[in-house]
Amino acid sequence: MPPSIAPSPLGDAPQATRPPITIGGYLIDRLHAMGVDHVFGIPGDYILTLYKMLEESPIELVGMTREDSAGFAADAYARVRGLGCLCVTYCVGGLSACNSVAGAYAEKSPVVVLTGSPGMGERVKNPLLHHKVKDFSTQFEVYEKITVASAVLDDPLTAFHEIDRVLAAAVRYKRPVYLEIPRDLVLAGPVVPHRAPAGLPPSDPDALREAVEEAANLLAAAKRPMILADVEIHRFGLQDELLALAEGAGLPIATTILGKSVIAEGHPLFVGVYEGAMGRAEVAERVEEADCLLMLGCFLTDINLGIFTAKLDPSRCIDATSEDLRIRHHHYRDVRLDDFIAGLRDRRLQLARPLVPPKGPAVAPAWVAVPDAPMTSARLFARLDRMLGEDMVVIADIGDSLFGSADLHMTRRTEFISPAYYTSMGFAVPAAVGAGMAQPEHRALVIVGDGAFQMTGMELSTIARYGLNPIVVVLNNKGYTTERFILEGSFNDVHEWKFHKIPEVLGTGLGIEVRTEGELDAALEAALAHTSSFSLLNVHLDPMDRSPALERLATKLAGRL
Ligand SMILES: Cc1ncc(C[n+]2csc(CCOP(=O)(O)OP(=O)(O)O)c2C)c(N)n1
Ligand SMILES: [Mg+2]
Repeated sequence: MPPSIAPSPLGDAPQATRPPITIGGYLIDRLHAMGVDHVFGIPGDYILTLYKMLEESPIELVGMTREDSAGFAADAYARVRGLGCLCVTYCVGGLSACNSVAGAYAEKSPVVVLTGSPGMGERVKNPLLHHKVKDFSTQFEVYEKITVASAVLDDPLTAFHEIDRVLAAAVRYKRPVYLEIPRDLVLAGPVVPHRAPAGLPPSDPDALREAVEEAANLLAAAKRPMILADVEIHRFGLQDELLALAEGAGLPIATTILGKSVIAEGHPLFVGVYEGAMGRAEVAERVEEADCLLMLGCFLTDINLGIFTAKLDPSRCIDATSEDLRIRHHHYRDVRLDDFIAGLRDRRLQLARPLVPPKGPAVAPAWVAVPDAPMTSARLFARLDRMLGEDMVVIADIGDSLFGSADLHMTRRTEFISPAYYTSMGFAVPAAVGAGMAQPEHRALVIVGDGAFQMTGMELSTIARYGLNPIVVVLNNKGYTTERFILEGSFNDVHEWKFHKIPEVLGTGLGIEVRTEGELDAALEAALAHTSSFSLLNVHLDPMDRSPALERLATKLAGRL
């Protein structure tokens, strides 16, 4: 199908000074305007024209080794920047990325999936074109299940509007979206002039006023009010508003593990990470005994609630999210989370008694190596805690990497990235690519199990190619330790790799083998000093060694089998 000639959608500028806008060009312009400077993926013939356009645009293409890794990278990028994007070919690429996009959906990370597909002109008589699974629409139908909005841009009359609708949904709901362009429409132009749309719909002013009134009265009357802040505060960039509200009213704040680091953990109002019975007892007590709990952007998952050991009484809760607002048993519609927080802040709540929260140590306790002592998970995390600086971001894979990380002290906010709800193995190393591109000034500390590393760790190749310098700590406990505590069997073993030799294969990087506390100390010093490329520490642990948090969790899960 030839590109249609149409008037410029960009307003009054004369046609001669701009190339005519096309579906592909408009998509790239909108993504860039929305803060996307990098796109992750692997090309293929159905998406090559768009790749060429991206290469010639201000957006940088980041070539990965696998499409699911590109999904993890785009997810991490979205968590840091507010919107991420992967660009893959039809089915062989797109279907491979399903798991990581599903994870982004589950954890509210706005990732745009861009994919090509056979041209509309090629589909006549339903030929067996390569990469087709069942119908031409199979990939679209699969993605409908794991995205909040999706479209096939197969008609220039609707394509521009569809791009606006789908991208707006990603921003509104902080969930992945899907856009497919048949390859012969990438260069098609608009049929009628088109303008980019305005922002999010406003709150209903009456509902907002009433909700703020009710919440403010409850908080003012409470003796032990506090805030539980979760992941949406991060996704919607509301950290400053949260702090202004909490500081103005003197409200203590706990976070969940998924929301860990929405507030700097050294802040005097920070109580700790709440995880029901899995977390620190004094934090659980404090949250569960609150007579008015202001839950902001909370996501009530089993992991966040310590496998549902949390005891939160709805009649004492104000539960505000981007999708819903419940105050005790009242429901309010069309009240935006940002407006609600700002409304409460503007009420200048004065609590009767300013509350001083009980606190764990604000800084990591001292750690002195017992030189020949074999490494344990508990001692490893205690040592990692000491090296966290202002300029570091922690990316934890699942398993003991995640549970051990819960007790790390985050000095800066929004520096902890982990798939703490969907818990898909293999997230962390590719996520370091996304976070590194999104925020090159912050060095990543990647904590990853040997099992998870064997899934996607070779994304270190991309890290080497683009000159990123994360410190990757592999917890080499010879297999699936998390599962050993639930049900042991030889299925939990993996073939042991010499992880520290990977730099030799890649031709760059610093690899170090660690068996003792003395070796760990020296290795971390060397890794910190080695800034020109990545460092990889192969830390040997006993297969049955585990952090205290993992021990508690495994006991609970085993009871459910
Ligand atoms: C993609 C994926 N496959 C399987 C699982 C199930 N699973 C949960 S924990 C785990 C073991 C993780 O092993 P490792 O990465 O070495 O971490 P460890 O438990 O040893 O700390 C497995 C296989 C999963 N969560 N994700
Ligand atoms: Mg392991």
